[in-house]
Amino acid sequence: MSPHVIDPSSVFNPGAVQHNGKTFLLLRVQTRGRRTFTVPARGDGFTFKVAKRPVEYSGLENLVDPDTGAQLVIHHVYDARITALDDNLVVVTAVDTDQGCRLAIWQAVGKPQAGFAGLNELELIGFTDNRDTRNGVLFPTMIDGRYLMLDRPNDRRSSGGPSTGRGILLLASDDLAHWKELGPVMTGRPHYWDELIGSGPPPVKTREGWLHIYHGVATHFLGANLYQAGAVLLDLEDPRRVLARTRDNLLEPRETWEMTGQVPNVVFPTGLTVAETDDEGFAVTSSELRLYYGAADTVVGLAVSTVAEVIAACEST
Ligand code: BMA
Repeated sequence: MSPHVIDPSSVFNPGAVQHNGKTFLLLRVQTRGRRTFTVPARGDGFTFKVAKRPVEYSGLENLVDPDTGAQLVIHHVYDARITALDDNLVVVTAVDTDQGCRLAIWQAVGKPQAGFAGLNELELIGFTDNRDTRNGVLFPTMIDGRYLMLDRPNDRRSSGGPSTGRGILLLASDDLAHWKELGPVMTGRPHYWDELIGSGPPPVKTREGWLHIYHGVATHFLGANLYQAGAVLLDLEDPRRVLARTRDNLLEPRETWEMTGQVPNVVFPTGLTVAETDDEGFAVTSSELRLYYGAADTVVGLAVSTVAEVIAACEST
């Protein structure tokens, strides 16, 4: 059994999912040694009970780098995004190794009806591949008989910050364990709010397209990286096609707790729930949309809107 988390100093970037009328989060928790834990929480969407122990990850033992054969040393597992896939909860996390960042796909082991929806024990399905990449999100349905995922390769380093990137890609898999790249989806817009980009929470199926919240980073403010959030609508059949995108951001750091903290000026969305879906699995447009995000890499924020309002903010491209 995993030990208790002693003396946490920051709680942020939560994955979120709704199940049987409850909202479940996977919180990224750091202690003073800057060690990373994932801690489940459950509640009504606004108030949460946090589990006493962190998530137990299994399958990370004895992994080797497929290119060099060297043993992979794992440092942090973080930024969990949760997707409800039929009756299973599947989680995608970033994994910092001594060879760079990888994306891992996890299966919730426990029963979904269990206290924390089975999210307190996660078993490794596999890594997407051996690229340095982050911000992986799995689509909630198969398309053309395949699982689809968005990810964002790390191909540059922001000043003083972690490796990052400016392009989101689409990947496909038959079994969640082996992935191949299908092609680019979107890139950052130099000089504006979303110069560098990465996926936020998993996309939501709407009749207008896949509604996807992403983060954008403005890097042109002398040493300060401003993390914001906007939205994009992707084609339902071929999510490589961008149908519409917000010109401006929809959320930016304005509150004191978004502007100050471990990393200043950060809103980083990672969890999203929609109250109602119709019989065919499309989000009801009048439905409330709740966006859970990390603020200043220190606390968790919640922004509320409706599906219709976010779709309306996207402009045709
Ligand atoms: C990104 C990721 C996130 C982090 C954000 C802001 O590159 O590393 O985990 O919250 O930067 O620091």
